[in-house]
Amino acid sequence: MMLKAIIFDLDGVITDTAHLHFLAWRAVAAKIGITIDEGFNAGLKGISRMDSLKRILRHGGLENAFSQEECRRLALEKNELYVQSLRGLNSHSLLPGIAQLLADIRAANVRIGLASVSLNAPAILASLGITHAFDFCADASLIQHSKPHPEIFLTACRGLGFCPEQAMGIEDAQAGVEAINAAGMLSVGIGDDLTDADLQLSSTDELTWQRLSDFWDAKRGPHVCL
Ligand code: B16
Ligand code: MG
Repeated sequence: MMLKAIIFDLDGVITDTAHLHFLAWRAVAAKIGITIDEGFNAGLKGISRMDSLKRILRHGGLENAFSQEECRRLALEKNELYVQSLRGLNSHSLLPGIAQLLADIRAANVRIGLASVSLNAPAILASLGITHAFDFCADASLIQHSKPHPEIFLTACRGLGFCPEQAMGIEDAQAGVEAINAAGMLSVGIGDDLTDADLQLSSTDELTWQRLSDFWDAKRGPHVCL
């Protein structure tokens, strides 16, 4: 089957904003007496802002301690800290190999999509200077359910005009790999613990067009018409 589209997660695949999310949540959590560490943060990757807050409150045994309005304010406070930290992002903030990969996929005439549940995704792409590299971006404003629900990847496929079987997704989070698999796409996981991914790589350094197209050919047959 021909490979028509490759759909990228943003945080942790294109740029390392996961650490910035962590610093902002850690500061907000500390104010209400909850301590979170990097290990706990790994479970928040790909999880929406409000769902992340709920998990943090549960972690601290405070799930029923705040009204809806107070939760909204805590989430807003986190976002303000996070957005401030995004000011440092620029074209040098792409993870290793990503700029070359985007260029090579484009040259192979395969469409490129984004599937990020971050409401800040459009601003992040703009700071990185890569908005033009994407044929379609699915972000939180277009969906109801965050990962591991497949909705964000299905929305990206629909926006690009292809069915999931013609597409491959790249993720750094367990919830994201589950979403790609549930969508019926081939999944590529970046990180040593993503054992559910169809192809598991340790870092974005290893993400090359050659590797991805070989993987597609092995799983789904030639990626081009022979
Ligand atoms: P925001 P992704 C996700 O982005 C992050 O992994 C997750 O940690 C974050 O809570 C979520 O976006 C919402 O982000 O607060 O900026 O709307 O991995 O799907 O690109
Ligand atoms: Mg991610």
